[in-house]
Amino acid sequence: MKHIDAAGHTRGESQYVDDMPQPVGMLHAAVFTSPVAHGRIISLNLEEAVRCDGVITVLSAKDIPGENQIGALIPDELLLAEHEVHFVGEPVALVLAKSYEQAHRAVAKIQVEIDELPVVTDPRQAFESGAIIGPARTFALGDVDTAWQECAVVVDGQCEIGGQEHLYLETQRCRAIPLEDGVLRLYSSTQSPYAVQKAAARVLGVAHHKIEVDVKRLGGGFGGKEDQATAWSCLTALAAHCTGKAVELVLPRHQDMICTGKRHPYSADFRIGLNQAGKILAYDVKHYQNAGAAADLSPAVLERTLFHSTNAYFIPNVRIFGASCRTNLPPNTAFRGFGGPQGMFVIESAIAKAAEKMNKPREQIQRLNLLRDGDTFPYGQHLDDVRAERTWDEAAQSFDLNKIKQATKTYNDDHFESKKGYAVMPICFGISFTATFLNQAGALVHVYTDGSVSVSTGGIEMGQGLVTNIARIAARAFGISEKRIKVESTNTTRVANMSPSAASATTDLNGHATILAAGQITDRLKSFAANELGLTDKSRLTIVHEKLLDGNRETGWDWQKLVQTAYLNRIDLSAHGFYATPGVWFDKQKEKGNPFAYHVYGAAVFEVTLDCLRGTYEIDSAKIVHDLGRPINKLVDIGQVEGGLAQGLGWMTLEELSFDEQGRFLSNSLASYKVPDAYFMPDDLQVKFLQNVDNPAGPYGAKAVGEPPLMYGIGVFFAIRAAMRAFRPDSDLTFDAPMTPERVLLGLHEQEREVLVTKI
Ligand code: MTE
Ligand code: QUE
Ligand code: MOS
Repeated sequence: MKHIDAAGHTRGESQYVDDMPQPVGMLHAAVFTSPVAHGRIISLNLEEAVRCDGVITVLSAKDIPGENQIGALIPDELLLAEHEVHFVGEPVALVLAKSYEQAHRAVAKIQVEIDELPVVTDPRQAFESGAIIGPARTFALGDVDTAWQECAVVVDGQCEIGGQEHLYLETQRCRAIPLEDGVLRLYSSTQSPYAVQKAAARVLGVAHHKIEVDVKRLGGGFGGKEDQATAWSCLTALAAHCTGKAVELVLPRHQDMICTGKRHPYSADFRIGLNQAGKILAYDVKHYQNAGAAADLSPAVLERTLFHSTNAYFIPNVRIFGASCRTNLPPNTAFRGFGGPQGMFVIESAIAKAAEKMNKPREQIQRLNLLRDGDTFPYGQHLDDVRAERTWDEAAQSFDLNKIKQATKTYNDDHFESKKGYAVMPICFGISFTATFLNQAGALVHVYTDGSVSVSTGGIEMGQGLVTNIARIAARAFGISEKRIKVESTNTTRVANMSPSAASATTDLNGHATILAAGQITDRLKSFAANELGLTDKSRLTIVHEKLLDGNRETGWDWQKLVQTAYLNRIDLSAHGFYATPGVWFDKQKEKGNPFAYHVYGAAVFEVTLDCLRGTYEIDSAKIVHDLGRPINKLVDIGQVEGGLAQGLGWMTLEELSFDEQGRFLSNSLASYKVPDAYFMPDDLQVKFLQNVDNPAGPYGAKAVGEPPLMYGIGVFFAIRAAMRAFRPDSDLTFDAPMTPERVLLGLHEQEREVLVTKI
């Protein structure tokens, strides 16, 4: 079964927000945003903009009828700035005009006078001045302070980890349609319809039920539309509310890149201690997260950094500290991995540095310390059914790690200006929202009298294949063909109080809810049929390939007859299913609990070739053994593994966010921000799935797939580093990501640095 949208996307037939026919008289909105990163607004002059051709009105904070507040976790973010601005790109005013071009022309005429204040872009500087969001957090296991004495080797280091632009193909956008009685319908490109509904209701001062949010699909989200779609949707809602007209707001790419938050950059300090054999005895890490100017989801992202700070390893003595630091950058936000990748990068760096100091192969230390059944995470969760060693060993064996190692050595002995490097990257990623209450989902299922089925869930299709998965799950739950299933748009009037589509858990949660809804309907159908057929035991009835069977015996009834007869006998053919993940909890006072339903494991092997004179490199191969449980749809899942890997590789190598000291974003277009393309991807890319593995916690035994593969990308950083060390064994390389060709060159030619820097 292909991705349901494959043909529609390829032909350009799939509809996104601005592909829908335009209502007559629809207005176009454009946003005026702060040109400076920090300051007091002295005056805002909208007059010239109001007089521009086609302009209907210009809105500012004083036009907000309800509360000027959109902060989801902490109320610290205004929809439109009032007295102060805190980052470049903060919305200040909204122009409404008859055309998109007229709206943007008028924005250029808005004048704002700002008394500038000091700008902070560095998280450590923010931390030192006490500018942190929420409490600093510490997870601990064992006793790190005394464990150092038992260690044969102790190393310290620091990491500077870059952020990442989401670069969804479809920029932020929303269309608002006023209905009767003050109701607004919002077609929003959001991963979180309920977040939009709540925030819009708050801003307009109306009840939640006055706002309907409808989402067909997104042209990509990657976390960037989990919380950050809310502001643009609320502005559109405000505009429709104030004018009584349909309004559409579409961010141009350039503005989207400047105004929206990204993956959090982190700065970290680590100390790691090992015994002579390479067993890690102690690990101490401090994470300084660059949160940007408002909380957004930063505290939840930070929490996941702490959860994943020991990656796939068991370490008996651990202290993990993290603080969310407020700076004058756009509020950073969810991005595939949700803080996990940053936590994992630091432990992998610590292991690399220890291996180099001990003169041991890095992968020997990694393998020796992998998680096993019965181990405990620093956050208290006990482990069973661990697949860390299994995925590692399968990767090492089926991709012949020893041969790769030998071939690398031979190549490096034979070449001077070109070197190869390899690295293994294990992953372990927890599945569930760490905020326990979010682990719930609803589904509304209707069976029509012709046997066709309509499924609504709270999940969002953002390209990841949710709709394909839900269709397959629903077909399986009923025992009928996938062709009979239609998955509807996601709408807040059909499924209430939905969690964001995030944390890789969308198919898990909404798939389970769909199974529960379908189960109610098939239960009623079976009771009815048993009665009609004079059978005493309805539990013997099953629907297989659209046929009603009594044990193995055909009853002569098929799906169509079953549904039609049931309808004529007034059997309810609709149901609402509700799922809440069992067994998950977390105690923030003790920082212990059982936050995850299960973990996803895997291991990737990378080979790179480095041009040591130019600093450029090629990724020769990426070979992965990944744990999917029993996949719902292997094609969709391979797409997720390869896509996640591409995004992880980009984050670690090419994608460099550049801000100046005044907080202005310099890499604000695709001319200066480079993402991986098809040519950058390894020629030899192999993805294998663990065979014959189950997952009792997932729908039909499946494991979530969305985020974990991104973290394989971390491996390539260490493969490049290994190649660099083959050229310059004694150089003191940093753990700064991304490993751009410029960084490689400067790292390889430290002595010539001055000359190189002026040339670059
Ligand atoms: N894949 C595509 N094509 N587009 C996306 O926006 N988002 C990723 C991942 N894969 C994304 C994607 C992120 S950040 C998450 S959390 C998951 O998909 C969300 O979907 P899931 O919960 O169904 O895996
Ligand atoms: C992973 C996630 C999210 C998360 C925790 C994860 C996420 C998210 C939240 C969250 C937490 C508290 C809130 C809230 C959201 O937590 O996406 O509104 O009050 O939104 O482990 O992806
Ligand atoms: Mo994904 S970062 O949880 O939207």
